[in-house]
Amino acid sequence: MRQQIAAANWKMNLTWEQGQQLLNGILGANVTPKQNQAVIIAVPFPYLTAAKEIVEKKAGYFVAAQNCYYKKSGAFTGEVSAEMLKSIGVKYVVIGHSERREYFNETNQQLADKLNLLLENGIVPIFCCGEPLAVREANEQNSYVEQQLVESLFHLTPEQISGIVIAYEPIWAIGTGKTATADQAQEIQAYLRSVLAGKYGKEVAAKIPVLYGGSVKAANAKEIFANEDVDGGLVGGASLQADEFVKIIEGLK
Ligand code: G2H
Repeated sequence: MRQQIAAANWKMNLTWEQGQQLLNGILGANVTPKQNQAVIIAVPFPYLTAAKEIVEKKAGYFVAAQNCYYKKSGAFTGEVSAEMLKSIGVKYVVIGHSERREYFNETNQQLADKLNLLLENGIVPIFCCGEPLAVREANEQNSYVEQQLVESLFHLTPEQISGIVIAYEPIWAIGTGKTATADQAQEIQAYLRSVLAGKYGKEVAAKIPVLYGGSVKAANAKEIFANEDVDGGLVGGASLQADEFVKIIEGLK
């Protein structure tokens, strides 16, 4: 079975004291991921090293960064490189979140560059994609998200793309309380897998975890994750409460 992932995305929330309490609450529940499962917690940059100490003590639990820069190194004050993240042992990095695309004008080409740098540094990218409301209302979500994949991912070799995670997050469902229905998530995620299969073949496409994100919570996680092409979730708001996130982990298949 493909890897199944419960990923938390704290975004720009919590002091380190609050973060420690949350991590201790999650780890304290002592849920052991199955062989095919991983729990990934994307924390703000300043917490990465200390959070790793707490989180990665337990098998199957990992810390992630929420972003990295698209250049290798140099005079880019305030930015963080893939190589820096590798040097402190970070294994996963979220890139292309819709908030970064919208507020920081990240382009598909910059994300392609970030992917290259992460892969060169042996870090697994969690590549986010997803359509805005107007695109969904026009029923053009499939071609919109396909374009994101083509422009950011399709330069990768089959071996490289086998080492990434994709997170489909419809923008209209992010932090809004609106969730795509389990059927909507399955439908587009099956389509994305077919796009990957068209380029890389079915065997490669079948290996790539595709997560769903957008108002996932304890009450809906299990139903969404039960779909064949949904391999877990990227969770924002509900990942800030230990009991909620623990139930989401328990909802993985
Ligand atoms: C989507 C998600 C986490 P939320 O951004 O990446 O956030 O679960 O709050 O909708």
